[in-house]
Amino acid sequence: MSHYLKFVDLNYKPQKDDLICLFYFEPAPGMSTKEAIGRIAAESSNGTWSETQLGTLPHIMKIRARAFKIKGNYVHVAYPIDLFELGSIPQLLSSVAGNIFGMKAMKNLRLCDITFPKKYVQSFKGPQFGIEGIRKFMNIKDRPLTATVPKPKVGMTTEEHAKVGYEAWVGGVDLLKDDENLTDQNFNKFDARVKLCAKMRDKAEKETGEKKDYFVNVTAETNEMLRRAKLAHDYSFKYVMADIVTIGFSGLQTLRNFTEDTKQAIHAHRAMHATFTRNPKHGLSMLFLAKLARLVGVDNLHIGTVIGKLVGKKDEVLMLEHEMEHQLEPDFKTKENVLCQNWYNLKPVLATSSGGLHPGLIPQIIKMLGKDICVQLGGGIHGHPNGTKIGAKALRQAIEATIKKIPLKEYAKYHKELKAALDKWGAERPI
Ligand code: CAP
Ligand code: MG
Repeated sequence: MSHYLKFVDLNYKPQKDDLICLFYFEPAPGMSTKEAIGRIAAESSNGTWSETQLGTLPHIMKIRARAFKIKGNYVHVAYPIDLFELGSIPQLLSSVAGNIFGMKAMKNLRLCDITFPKKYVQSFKGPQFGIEGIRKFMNIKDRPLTATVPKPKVGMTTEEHAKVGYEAWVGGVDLLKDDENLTDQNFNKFDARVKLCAKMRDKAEKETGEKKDYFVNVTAETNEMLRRAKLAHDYSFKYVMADIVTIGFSGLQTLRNFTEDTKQAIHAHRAMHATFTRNPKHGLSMLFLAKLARLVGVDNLHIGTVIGKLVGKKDEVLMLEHEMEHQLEPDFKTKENVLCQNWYNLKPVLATSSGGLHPGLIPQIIKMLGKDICVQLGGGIHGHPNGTKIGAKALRQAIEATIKKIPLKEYAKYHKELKAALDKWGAERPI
């Protein structure tokens, strides 16, 4: 009998402290299901291709992972918590998202979902503010938060960037956002951008009477990232933004530890996620990535739009919104295979919907995702026929109309800024 079968136990009842992973798997030709799932459990816990002298010792066998439930091409694997270092996402990823994805025994393998026991969840900080806390410091009671990325995404000088930011803020946008690939380029140095945008923010707050803030992108080598976060804090910005996949989870955990002291919120951009989340048969799900982000403690996370320019099926986006802002109840209806996670009072994450949005799409976004969201419009504001300030105004008008349950076309009769946006884009879904 192949020693891998020691990692298969269909009678195993997961222990209270086990982590459980749900994998989609396709064995390589000639590989039996049991041999395949035995390899998944073995290679992601404490087995390897050959038996070993110490491998059968009771304390080694005790913490091995077990594949314990098979449903078609889906397998549940239970991992005793002693396999993991509490509080470390890098170590978790090296286990359940590591070598197994390169095994020749697998034609395809996808980590669809994971559920963490209380002891593991409580070894992380989680979000610092939660939706309530964000609404409180932004002084926005019950409408979606609005954000915009100055476009063109990279290339503007600091002065051009800050001017676009000012126009957007006075037009009605709450939050300016750096694009994911804008950090500290020669034409728009990070420090200069923070200083000038702080001046523009003060001016815009005075003129509008509204709180304005900035997802300033601190993405960089970790020590430099902390220096940048500190500078943003020195200029009274409440948020920082980080590209959480490209800085890595070690960087994100360091940034989260830092923001605990500076009381800064983290806006998580997920650039690069589609390299491993897009293929429905191989890689890691966005739900898995989102759960890691909530554990570590981002305050906002991009989850997609369903109707915008980037991929993300409705089931997935709805599930992400639910998992980030609440938790998945056992009866959450979705075609995706998911596990239910109890977050043990870890604060929720504010879902951010962005990518190809414009005022004409706001009613559908709010209908799908509710009002506890942040909507980001880049081209959908700066592409407005009358420019950024009017584009921002049109966005606020679209939100007002939706909350008042007035059809946009009706509202546009008395709001020329919204009318101009509808004349240009209607309810077009950009691709
Ligand atoms: C949107 C955006 C965001 C995407 C990221 C962009 O700009 O700034 O990075 O939304 O995708 O660069 O495309 P537009 P996601 O508003 O002009 O489309 O939110 O799915 O992670
Ligand atoms: Mg972007």
